[in-house]
Amino acid sequence: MSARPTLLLVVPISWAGLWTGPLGEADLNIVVHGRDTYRPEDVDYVFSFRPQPGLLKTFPKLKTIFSVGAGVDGFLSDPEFPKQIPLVRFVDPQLSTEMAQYVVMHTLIHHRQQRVFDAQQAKAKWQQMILPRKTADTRIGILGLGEIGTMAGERLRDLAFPVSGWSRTRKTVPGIKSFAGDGELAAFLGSSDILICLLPLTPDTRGILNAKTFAMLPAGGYVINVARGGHLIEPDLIAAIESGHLSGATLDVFETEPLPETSPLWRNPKITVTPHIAAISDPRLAARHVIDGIARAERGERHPNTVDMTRGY
Ligand code: NDP
Ligand code: OXD
Repeated sequence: MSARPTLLLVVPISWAGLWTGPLGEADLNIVVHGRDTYRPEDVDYVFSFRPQPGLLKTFPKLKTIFSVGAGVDGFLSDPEFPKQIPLVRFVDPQLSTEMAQYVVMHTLIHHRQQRVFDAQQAKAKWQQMILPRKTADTRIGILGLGEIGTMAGERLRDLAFPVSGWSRTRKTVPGIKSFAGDGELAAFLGSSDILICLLPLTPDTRGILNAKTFAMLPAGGYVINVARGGHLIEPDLIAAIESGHLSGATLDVFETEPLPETSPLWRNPKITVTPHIAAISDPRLAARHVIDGIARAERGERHPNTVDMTRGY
């Protein structure tokens, strides 16, 4: 048996090369689930995003699980997930920066009414807006003021939007108003003209974007969901847009991915759909994160990005 730690990649086989290349720089025995032969009892570490349910409990000597992404719902949805094994999520400034870019871009496309001008251009029509929207009157509300929500909020604040955030615990971020806990959700929603979801998907946050919460948004509210499809009740969104209460939405994530061709979300003119690309973990940075994480684990250190199993994120 090799003295080198064995790292098992549970990823789509056709993509495995993205990570095996940069991971090859480390002194690890790297195996790819479904491609290579290995013995479950030799697996020390796993790197994955959405492993098949029941798989992770079959490795008796597993020391740490590393997530390819920031969100770990793809692990914790496994009813047999071995909760005693540390699960380390990917927290990376480049990932947060790209997420913030996506959020800023779609906020501005909506705020600056770019879709109106796209439609005008398609008809070679020159028509200036008489009364453009005022930035100071467009209040941004961010559900989840964590790593990504905070950076997105700071970028929008720097563009002069009034920004609020909602989290479990109260935050002190200059220029961002903090709402905390279920008791302050209604007040937060009531002051969010553009609502941006950057929560982790947990039993507490599943379905949080629903008819009841939409009704609490100001008339004409706009929703950007960039967290997980499970946060959104899709028929409730369509109903709120069709009733005229909401002005539209941008969605990067869906309950079913890929989004089925038959989904009405594709064809709703007030909804912008992107295929879960708001930010994609850079394989080189992710590989470095795993190599560093294995070194920490081998030294017996707890990784700072270890998921708190009681909170679920
Ligand atoms: P963090 O864990 O850093 O932040 C989560 C935030 O949500 C925290 O502020 C936390 O509050 C808050 N929160 C969690 N549960 C509740 C609750 N029940 N009530 C109120 N607030 C709550 O996560 P990240 O910022 O790193 O990532 C956010 C999500 O973004 C990921 O989980 C993932 O789903 C998604 N994502 C999507 C990508 C894409 O391409 N579309 C790419 C990367 C991430 P507190 O601070 O008080 O604990
Ligand atoms: C993530 C994602 O969670 O890509 O990192 O969705």
